[in-house]
Amino acid sequence: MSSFVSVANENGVAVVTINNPPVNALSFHVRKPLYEALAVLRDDPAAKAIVIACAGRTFVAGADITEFGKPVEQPELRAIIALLETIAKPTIAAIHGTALGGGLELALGCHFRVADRGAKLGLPEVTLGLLPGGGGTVRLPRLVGAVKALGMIVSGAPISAGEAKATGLVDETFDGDLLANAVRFADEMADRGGPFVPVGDRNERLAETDLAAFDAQAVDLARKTRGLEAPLACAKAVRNAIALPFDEALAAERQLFAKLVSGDQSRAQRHLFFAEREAAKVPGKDLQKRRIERVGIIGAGTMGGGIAMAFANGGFPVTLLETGEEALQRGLAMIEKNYAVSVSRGSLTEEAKQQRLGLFKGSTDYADLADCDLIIEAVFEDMAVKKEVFGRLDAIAKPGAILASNTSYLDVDAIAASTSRPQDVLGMHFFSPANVMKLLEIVRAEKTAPDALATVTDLARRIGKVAVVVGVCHGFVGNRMLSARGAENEALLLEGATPAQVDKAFTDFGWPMGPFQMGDLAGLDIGWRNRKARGQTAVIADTLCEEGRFGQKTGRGWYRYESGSREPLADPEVEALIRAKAAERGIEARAIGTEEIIERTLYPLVNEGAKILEEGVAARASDIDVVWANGYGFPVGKGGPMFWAGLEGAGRIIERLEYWHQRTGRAIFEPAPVLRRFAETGRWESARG
Ligand code: T1G
Repeated sequence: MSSFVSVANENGVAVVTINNPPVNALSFHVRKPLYEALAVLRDDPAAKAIVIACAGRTFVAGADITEFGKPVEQPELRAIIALLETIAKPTIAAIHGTALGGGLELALGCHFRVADRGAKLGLPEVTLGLLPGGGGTVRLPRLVGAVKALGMIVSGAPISAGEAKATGLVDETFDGDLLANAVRFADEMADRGGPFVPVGDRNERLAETDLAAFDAQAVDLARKTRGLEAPLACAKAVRNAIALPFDEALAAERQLFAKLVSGDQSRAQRHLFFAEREAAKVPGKDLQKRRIERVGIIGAGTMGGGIAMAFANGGFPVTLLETGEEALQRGLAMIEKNYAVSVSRGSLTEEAKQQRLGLFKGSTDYADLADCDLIIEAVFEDMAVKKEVFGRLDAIAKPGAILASNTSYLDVDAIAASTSRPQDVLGMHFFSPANVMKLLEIVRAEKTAPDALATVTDLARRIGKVAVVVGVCHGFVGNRMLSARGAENEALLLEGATPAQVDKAFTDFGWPMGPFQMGDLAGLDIGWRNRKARGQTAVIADTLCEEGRFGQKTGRGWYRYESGSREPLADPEVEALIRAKAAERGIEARAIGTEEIIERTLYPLVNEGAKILEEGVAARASDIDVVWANGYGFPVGKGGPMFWAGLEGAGRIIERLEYWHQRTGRAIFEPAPVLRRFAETGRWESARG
């Protein structure tokens, strides 16, 4: 045997245990001894049944993603599953933790699946730009039906053991000692006697398929996942399971998988999978974390309320502080309304809503924050206001409490300097809506203590956030790069592009929407206020705002909106305004193509990321990709701006940046040295090593 796979015999039931920390991935060094053990047990008269279980915190969480892109070492998972289906004696998968991807496919190769009641089961391959490549697309529909299987495989979302039992994916669920219960179940199956039909031979559920419903769902899913190849391939593979004989459908699955795994989109999505985990590896991550039991939030507005919900959703008691009772009640009412919407949508039970609301304590007295271990301010984005808040916090917060600012742009060093405890001060930049958006930029100020940083980075996972540690500069990583991406927007309009053309270039690239639609959605007045605060102007956007055209909320912005509709419609008044402003500047309109739009928006985006690396504001290029994929909708199939630069070709990016720099003289086009070195070496460097 090997240290990764062991076999025991429990009164005639063979127990095969996989032990490959941390998540029992089906690496080659697991697959080989597993195959060998099963081949022996198949013919071993001393084994009347076989249980496959895992040591550690979870059942097999999938194939080993680090092996993709390398030569496949035999036996593959498919061979193990094929072997399993030749075994006449009962085979049982004992599932705890998360049976995901190849792990669930291994379990589907068994006659039976039993699960711990708290387990989750899923086929998340689509999130890696793949499809289940171990027979999942042809076996899962045979247990749960094609429509349910389609939803699971295209969404990649896991289901609970309870739901799995209800749908026929799992035969039994247990509390307590899973292995003992699994062995007993195996014993009973052996005593009951066969024949034991492999999942691959069960066709009843497939025969029930409502093809019209299936095809309608597949079309709807395809519409929602525009630009990504994997969801379409997933749907096709499940359709094959209905339409083709098992072996043909299995062969077709393999072909679809082979195409995806070698494609750019899957490479990009696998890059993001590991990048998110790398981003959490902050210096000092193994230091003793500070105890965070109670969280204080200052400001019950949109951001403060959203942040408070994020912590309550993670089970933390929250003290929500406002300056006055009316603002406080308004904030609490908004929170209750948000939860009520989730309940009405079925994404939250009434019981869970009440449980979460029970975690809130409202206050208008700073003294009520004295027992908080973490206090986050989400007050008005003004340095003087922030300094006043932190000065008051310094006076009342308990020693060791972490004091965080939700500022989007401001200098956290300056905020920290308004306290006597700069080592406890950092930024926690949430993205609106804060209870939904996954990205959390954690701003490391000059004096922030490493254990404070590690504590908040670890806390982020507990509230379902993807944390990226960033340095102090105006706009940190995301917003600073957003400014670079948008710097040419008005120039493009003045020179002849329309808002719709620019937005279409973005949506064709894979963004959920373009900058002008986004502006209308967020409200043009926000940018207007920021520009005025910094003494900046935007010749067209300022005029729109002066005319009260703030976007969707006023029915008019860059686009016009029919009442009750969010559909952006071209507005001749806006186009006339653009032409008038251009004429004032003697700018003749010309045709502007998609390529030019990309070169003048996304190439400066990459270039600013390179400057951020140069300054050490981000520790890794992959951190920048995590920021943009989780906070700004950068298409995951392109892996983030820095990964995409490799796909696009850094040499071409530099050449076009130099062209626009020569033509406009604008600094955003001056290629950063780190970008030039990336073009030479293919590797991104950072000042932080
Ligand atoms: N392969 C290799 N390494 C993996 C891995 C995997 N499948 N899953 C996790 N890791 C590493 C991860 O990088 C991290 O490493 C450590 O384990 C802990 O992970 C043929 C083709 C299981 C829910 O997509 O969703 O099967 O940073 O920090 O928060 O059809 O890991 O410590 O060095 O995420 O407790 C399908 C991916 C694969 C599941 C646990 N399976 N994993 O979450 O820990 S493709 C997946 C997860 C496939 C078949 C197809 C999560 C988790 P390090 P972690 P966690």
